[in-house]
Amino acid sequence: MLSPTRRYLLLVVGTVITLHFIVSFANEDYNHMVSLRRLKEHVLAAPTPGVPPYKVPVPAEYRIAQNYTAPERKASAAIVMLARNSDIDGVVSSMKQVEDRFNKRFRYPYVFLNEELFDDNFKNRVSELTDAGVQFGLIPAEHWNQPAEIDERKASEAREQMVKNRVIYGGSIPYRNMCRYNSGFFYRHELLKPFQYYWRVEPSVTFFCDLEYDPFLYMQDNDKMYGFTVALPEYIATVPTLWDEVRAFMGNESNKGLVVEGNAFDFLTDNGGKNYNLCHFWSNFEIANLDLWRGPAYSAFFEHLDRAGGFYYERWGDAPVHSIGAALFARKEQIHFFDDIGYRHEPYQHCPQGAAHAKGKCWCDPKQNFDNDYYSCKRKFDRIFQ
Ligand SMILES: Nc1nc2c(ncn2[C@@H]2O[C@H](COP(=O)(O)OP(=O)(O)OP(=O)(O)O)[C@@H](O)[C@H]2O)c(=O)[nH]1
Ligand SMILES: [Mg+2]
Repeated sequence: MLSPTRRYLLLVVGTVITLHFIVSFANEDYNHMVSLRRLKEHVLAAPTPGVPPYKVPVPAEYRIAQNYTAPERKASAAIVMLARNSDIDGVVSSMKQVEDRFNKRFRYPYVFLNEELFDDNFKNRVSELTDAGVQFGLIPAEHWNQPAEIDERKASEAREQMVKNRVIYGGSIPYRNMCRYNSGFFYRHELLKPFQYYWRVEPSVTFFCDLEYDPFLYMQDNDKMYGFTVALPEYIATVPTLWDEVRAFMGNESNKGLVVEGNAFDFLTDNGGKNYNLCHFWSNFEIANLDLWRGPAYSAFFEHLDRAGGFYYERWGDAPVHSIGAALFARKEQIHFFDDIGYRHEPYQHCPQGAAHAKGKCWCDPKQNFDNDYYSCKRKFDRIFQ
């Protein structure tokens, strides 16, 4: 027969043990503090003779689970980057920021495009950075190379002249191929066919702020066609006859009805269409609806420009070509200024202001913001809504 004191002690011990098991099951932290596994890891973490202590991996228990799950509602969208194998360092720099600022939560797939095969180094380095899908596309030669209809003598004279005039990339054929490809072909690539929206990203750009909403869904739900962050004038030397071709296209009877009512034409001109004011959305950043480019209006527009040959006889950029397309074939309200995306492509940046800067936890200096620069076309964009 146990004495009352012993019985009492037994009851206390029994209660403590029962509580231990209940709390171990119910409370992960408690379990973690007292687990034998943890004790074992501490024993294992003890130095092994001849092995530098840092070689012992940090125990898993220290790691905080990154248990993001992609939201259920998603747009049909991809992040798209045109790049060469040699661009890899800039590519991973941009991509890491896209992941950290946005995509590790949203998990949109990536599509990389190149006119040459991507090498293993490129593929391995980008694939490491994301849990989302990654695809590598080869650009068909007929979408990339200077077409046979281009008079190479005339094109090479133009290049030489531009080199003399120190026009940036003025002597480059690959740069022209790239501009023409971005203007009229990327959205036809096999790998982009399943998608309706894309976010264009370039190597070596900077994203300053956390983006805590899905810009593709924003575009979709609000019927937006084209999104930008920076607008500025093009170098006139690269597009001397582009506006003539735009006017010819618009004046052609067979194109009547392609230009939409309520468009953003006045973003492009200060005198009712006589001259191009050279303003364009900087296309190194784009979030857009692929239907804009795939539709009959832009397709006819691109065909017209391509036949004129200015991608090679001059050096038409995809930025003015896309911008003119967006301004003619979308209603002005369908062009969206992504004010809350802090973004830099050398040498300009858009830095969100006021509450948006704090909301996005942006690290750019709000004073360094191209919107208010004398050279920015942002004012002309705002003007069309007045
Ligand atoms: N595959 C491939 N991609 C290219 C080529 N040239 C440019 N690109 C890509 O096309 C995009 C635009 O080229 P950039 O060289 O950045 O042109 P840019 O922005 O006008 O000029 P930078 O001030 O040099 O950035 C980038 O995504 C490049 O990686 C090329 O010859 N082949
Ligand atoms: Mg660039």
